[in-house]
Order: sequence, then C-alpha cells, then structure tokens
Amino acid sequence: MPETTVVLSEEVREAVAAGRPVVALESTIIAHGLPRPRNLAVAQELEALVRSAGAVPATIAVLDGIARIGLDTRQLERVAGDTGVRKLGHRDLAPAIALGTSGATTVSATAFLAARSGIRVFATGGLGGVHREWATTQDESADLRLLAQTGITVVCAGVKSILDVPATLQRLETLGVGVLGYGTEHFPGFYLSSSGEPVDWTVRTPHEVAAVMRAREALGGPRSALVVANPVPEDEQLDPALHDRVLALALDECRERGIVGQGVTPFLLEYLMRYTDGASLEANLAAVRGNVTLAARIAAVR
Ligand code: PSU
Ligand code: MN
Repeated sequence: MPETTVVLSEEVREAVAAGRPVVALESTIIAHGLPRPRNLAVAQELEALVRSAGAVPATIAVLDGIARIGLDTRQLERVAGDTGVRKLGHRDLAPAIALGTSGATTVSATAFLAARSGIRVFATGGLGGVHREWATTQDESADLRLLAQTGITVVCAGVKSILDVPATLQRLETLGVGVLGYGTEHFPGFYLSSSGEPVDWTVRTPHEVAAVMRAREALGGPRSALVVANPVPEDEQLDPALHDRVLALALDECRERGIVGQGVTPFLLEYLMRYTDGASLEANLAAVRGNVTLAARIAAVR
C-alpha cells in the first residue's frame, strides 16, 4: 500500500533513491516569515538557487493532512498565498495529518520530515532558540530539542537575533548539536554577520563540511544535527545600530501586547521589517539565499 501520510514528489523520490543531491527547504519562513506576495517569488527563487547549484529542492509542507516532501507549482502557491495555512512544529504534525489540516513546517517539523525521507541537508534562514525572556516565559523553540535527536545537516545564518544567542549556544552544546562556523570564527547573527559569540570549529569549503558529515557517519553518531552557521555577507547585513535600536522596541511591544507562543517569532520579524523600512527583510533574504546555495553545494560533494 503506498504511504499517504508522507508523500515525496516524484522528482525528490527518484533523487533520494539514486543518491543524488537533495536540499530540504522549510515553509514557515514562506508562510509566516515573509510578506505576501513577495514570499512566493522568494520561494521560487530559493528552489531555483538549489537547482543551479546542482541539487534537487524539496520544499516541505502539510497540505490537507498530507506531509508533502517537494511541492509542485500550485502547492507552493498555496503555501505562500493561503492565509489559513497554520504554523506547524514537530509536535503539530500528527494532529495536522489526522485532522486534514494545511500548515507550513518550522525547522523542527521540516528537519524531522526531511530526515525521515532520507534527505541529509536542509537550509533555512535562522534557527529558533532560547528567547530573551526565557526566565519568565520558558520560551525555547522546539527546534533545539528536535535537532538534538535528528541526524541532519542544517545550513543557517545562526539563530534569530531576536533570541538570547549565548543561551541558545549553551543549549546547543548541552544537547550535543554540532556547530561549525562557515568561513568565520564567530557565530553569525542572522540579520548580522556576527553575533559576537565565538564558535569552536571553523570550516571553509563544502568539502570540509562533507568531511565532517562523513566522520560523523564513520563514528556511528552522534544522532544529533550538524549546524553549519553561514554568515550573511557583511555588505548585505542589517546596520547593527539600527538592528539593536529597533529590536529593543520590538521586544518591548511584544511584552506589552502579551504575545506568547508561536506568535512571538512572526511578530518580532514583522516588527523589524516594518520599522527598518524593509532593510531587515533584505538582510534576511540575503542570508537565506546564501544558505540555500551553500546547502546545495554541500549536498553535491562527491
Ligand atoms: N528563518 C527565517 N524566518 C523564519 C524562520 C526561520 O529566516 O520565519 C522560522 C523557522 O521555521 C523556525 C521558526 O523554525 O521560525 C521558529 O519559530 P519558534 O520560535 O516559534 O519556534
Ligand atoms: Mn516559541
């Protein structure tokens, strides 16, 4: 009986079966992280970038209760355009499937579905992590726990700078998630090229990343993720002073409005977009483009 819970597109299924390079892409950034209608153009552009770097893109989402690994044109349009598309973390997958819901997948849900489908490399913008108000809200993204138990390579521009970055790096260490700085000795800062925090390991080529992946396999573990932290180019980063100023206002507003749970990250990203006059959006996109291209190059190493 063919599986109808998780369905790979024909192109992705054939590529995975043949061992050809595939890059998983998440859909929450499309549905809840970027403004319409630009989000659709970006989603298409990211897929094209993966292709031109020699890999097959597998954008992941749940549509009408079916987890789709690789979307066709119409399915991608739905994720970008349908305002009823929910935000699904890993724990939301089962209810969404059981109830026939449509939703975009976060890093946690995407990494889980990608690994389950035999995909080894995944690209996103910035990971979720420990929020700055953690001591009172206990808000830590489910991304971290899931990455602790999923052996996938994730290319990102660090963790979102709206978070408590040092605390998130501590959690990644505790959870045994590997972190490599790509061409940098500092952990990137999502909108910013550097968060100011050091990284323990620096790699400089896709071959070096692939060598680390092979060493992990040879060791038979760890069964946790490998984070490849790829900074946004300095000339495309958000002005750090503007970033700090607007982020402080965003965090105040979020607290005053009592926004909690899944709403926090989209609220903060949208606030930054608005009050930096779109500059944060351009930095976010530059980061994601770089990550997607690097992920494809890593996946294509033979
Ligand atoms: N990267 C971006 N924009 C985003 C996200 C990542 O450039 O919107 C999404 C990812 O899907 C990530 C999610 O998993 O934000 C984290 O949400 P939360 O903090 O609620 O776990
Ligand atoms: Mn959260």
